[in-house]
Amino acid sequence: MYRLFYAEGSAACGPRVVLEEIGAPYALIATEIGSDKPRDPELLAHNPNGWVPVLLDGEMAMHEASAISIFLADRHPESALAPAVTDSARGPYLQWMVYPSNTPQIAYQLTYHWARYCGGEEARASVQQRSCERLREIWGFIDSAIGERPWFVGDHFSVADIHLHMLSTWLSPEMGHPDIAEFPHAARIVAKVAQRPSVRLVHGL
Ligand SMILES: N[C@@H](CCC(=O)N[C@@H](CS)C(=O)NCC(=O)O)C(=O)O
Repeated sequence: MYRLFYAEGSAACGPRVVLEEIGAPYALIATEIGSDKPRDPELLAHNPNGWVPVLLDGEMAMHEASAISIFLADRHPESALAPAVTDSARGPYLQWMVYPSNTPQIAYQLTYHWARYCGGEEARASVQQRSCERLREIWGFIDSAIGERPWFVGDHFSVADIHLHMLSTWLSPEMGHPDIAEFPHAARIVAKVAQRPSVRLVHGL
């Protein structure tokens, strides 16, 4: 059985949706991720960064949400959640799976984990303002890339759509982030993904 270190609303939601889509048995390990809270020693043993998700499968442990979702989709090809390695759509699929964790995720961190990125409280407002500006630029870039495509990658629903939806759940207009409605192509896909029973369950919709 898969085990997933998990916190509500976190980057572990994408991999959990993938587990639901696959229908594989799994167990969640509820994990405290507040910045002032101590970390579960078992989590730290597998990921000294102290963040979720971490996936366990027997002796195997891995972190990084995108890598976990790619791994699960490849492990369960019958679920048709990813283009096969022989499919030319595999290239863009990998691109759109990797990009969120190296670009938008960092822009979100400037809002939610600003203290990691600047020396003190006096820089907070400026860092968080850049976070909002970067998120608007990045979502604009993603939106243009999607254009009229039915899904994030080509013509088929994939794990990339699940992760696009997860990224959208971290947009907080109250914090000065743009609203997903500013990005109609992305918003259209996010709305479709939000109809799936797996997503409704995991995100409490
Ligand atoms: N690059 C990692 C980032 C994961 C991440 O930022 N997780 C957050 C929750 S969304 C977390 O556990 N934060 C606690 C911390 O950073 O200390 C991934 O994609 O899995």
